[in-house]
Amino acid sequence: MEQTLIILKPDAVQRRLMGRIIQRFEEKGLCVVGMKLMQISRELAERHYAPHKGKPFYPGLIDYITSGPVVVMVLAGNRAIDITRTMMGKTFGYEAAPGTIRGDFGASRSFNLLHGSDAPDTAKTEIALYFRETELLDYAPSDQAWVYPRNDV
Ligand code: IDP
Ligand code: MG
Repeated sequence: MEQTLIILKPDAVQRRLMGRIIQRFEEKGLCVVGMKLMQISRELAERHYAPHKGKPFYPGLIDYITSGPVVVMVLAGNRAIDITRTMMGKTFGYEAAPGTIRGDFGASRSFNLLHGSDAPDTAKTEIALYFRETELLDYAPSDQAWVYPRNDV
């Protein structure tokens, strides 16, 4: 099963949208294999967003992601990265399609509710920033066989 890192950013927590966003991922059939509420330090934020260092929005991005509690979680499922990126919608809320999380709940450029890994290698690196291996649980929800048929070609 593919794994991906999702962060419900400070605006999602402050706007009491945690439950509704997590519910969408659960309803889709993805499995939560790790989850915690935490406040990201500047040092951790700088490591996470190192690829964006030097861009005009970088200082604001570090301020934003460290400004309050976030929920970090690892979701598992076949094609979890593509599925979650599609469900998140485009980066800016005003461009994201209705029906996506950002499209339904966001209107801004920088406050866009959640982070999701964008490729298998970034998912691996990002998961390791937030979770020890022992914090990720290996289990299969009882409906798994009804979400993913055995011969899903
Ligand atoms: P993504 O979150 O959709 O993958 P990225 O391009 O990786 O988008 O950007 C990381 C984060 O940086 C975005 O989620 C958003 O919070 C912030 N960001 C990106 N571009 C801008 C911008 O032009 N203005 C303000 N914030 C931005
Ligand atoms: Mg990104």
